Amino acid sequence: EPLESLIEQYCTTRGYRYVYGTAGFRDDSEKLDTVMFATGIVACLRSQVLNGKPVGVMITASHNPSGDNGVKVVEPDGSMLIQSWESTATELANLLANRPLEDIKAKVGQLTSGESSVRPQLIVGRDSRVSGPHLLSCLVASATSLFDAKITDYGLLTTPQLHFLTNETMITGAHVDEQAYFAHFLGAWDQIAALQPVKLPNVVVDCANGIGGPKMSALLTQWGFAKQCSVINDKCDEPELLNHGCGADFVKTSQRLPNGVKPNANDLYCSFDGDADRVVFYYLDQNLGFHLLDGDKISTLFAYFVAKLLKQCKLDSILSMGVVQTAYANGSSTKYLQDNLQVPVSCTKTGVKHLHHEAVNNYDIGIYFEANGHGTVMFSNKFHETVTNHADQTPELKILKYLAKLINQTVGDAISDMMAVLAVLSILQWSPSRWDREFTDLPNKLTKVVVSDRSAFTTTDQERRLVSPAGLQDKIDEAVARIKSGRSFVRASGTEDAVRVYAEAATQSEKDQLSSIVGDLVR
Ligand code: NG1
Ligand code: ZN
Repeated sequence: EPLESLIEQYCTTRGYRYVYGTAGFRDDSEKLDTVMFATGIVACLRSQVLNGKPVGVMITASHNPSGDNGVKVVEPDGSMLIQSWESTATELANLLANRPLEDIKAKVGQLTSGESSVRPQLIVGRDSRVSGPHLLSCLVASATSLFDAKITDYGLLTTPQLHFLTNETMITGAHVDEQAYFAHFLGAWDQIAALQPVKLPNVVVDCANGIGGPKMSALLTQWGFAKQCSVINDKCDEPELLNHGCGADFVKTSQRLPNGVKPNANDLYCSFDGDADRVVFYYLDQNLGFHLLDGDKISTLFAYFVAKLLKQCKLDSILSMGVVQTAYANGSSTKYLQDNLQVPVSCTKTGVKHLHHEAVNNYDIGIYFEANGHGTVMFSNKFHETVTNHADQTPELKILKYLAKLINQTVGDAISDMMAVLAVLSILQWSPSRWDREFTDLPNKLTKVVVSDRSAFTTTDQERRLVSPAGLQDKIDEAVARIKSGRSFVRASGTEDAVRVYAEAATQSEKDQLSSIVGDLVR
């Protein structure tokens, strides 16, 4: 089919500006057909440049409302699209949406020439959104018509499954069944459980009425722990329920129980987001008071546990371990890591790709979590060589080894993170409240302010300080200086049309005060 008629048919969104942001392209699903067509081209080119290795494409809008959707491209090793290609994606999408046909033809011709002898390979998946199949058809149109790409369509997947399966396809060089994902993590769980019997409270998993629901059900049919684990908010075929009053984002932001929970002081709860790449935990005390165990609590739990094992195995001077956070990490968690655990902590910009790179580049065991529950633990080649070749294969060493398998090595994964947290709690014999006791979060508040132009808000110092609008940072500094243990920063959201205001302080009232002062300064 000629390019002209393909564009006519598949790029109906015109006169629009797209940006490949922290989480790929994300928008109202009605406006994404052009972007999907462009992404088909970009993903195929990436695969061609990498000599036909499989490139992943995930269609999802994560924690956004059900009317939104989005797309992100995944490297053959399961990591996120390299940054230098993000601008190619943005440029092509905007060209398809805005320029005259002649310019598009020239650009597409220029981009697609040269590598044409290599047949690209794409691995695609989508979350449960109703717009998914149509958007996929726009991507398939450019990938097949312009490239004759080999496409493996897994249908419904969680985002981390797509990352994992893309990497497995590259490693094996053959088709990988979805079951390989479950087998990998269940295998690691069983290896740990064989060393130490599992002792845990009952666990309730809120799946945000997204794709995590059916995938958790699939896991439970094969998991030894299934009898003690129940799934709620798993209606992924009712679009209006997606991320509505439930899920990781709701629980983290509103700091309360999601819909559908039967309150029980003895249970441990967790919530996934819409594409199951984030998880937060929580529990109720005897008075049914709500206690959140968020990404900061998860990363500190892993840091505590791994540090202890490294010491027991006498590897603490051989293998380095560090934690990567963003500015949204609670100040108490940073202090606890540095002062109590003596663990190095680095801060990066928001968006897991920034944390991921920092973790991989700096540590043998790089623990990274955003406060919202998105993250994982990365283990280096040196780690694997060291534990494999170690003369003394103690149970502690084996646990380290199996933990490195239980935690998804491509990207943050709600299912894998949940299993890893449960394994650690079981081995430590820690109840949820015991876990929570390690440090107390400073009172904090995250709010959204809608402004006329969020691009006016630019930052420096890992997004902790504003460069523009001129003078605003000085006023924030003045407000913060008046509050005990006060900290506040402002940045434009990369996924929503708003500016985010974070504030923390020693007390609830000072935190509210600081949050409202800074909010007013922004407005
Ligand atoms: P933005 O909208 O740029 O703040 C949000 C989250 C990020 C990350 C991305 C991608 C907060 C404060 N921000 O980014 O941490 O998860 O979405 O989904 O939670
Ligand atoms: Zn997500």
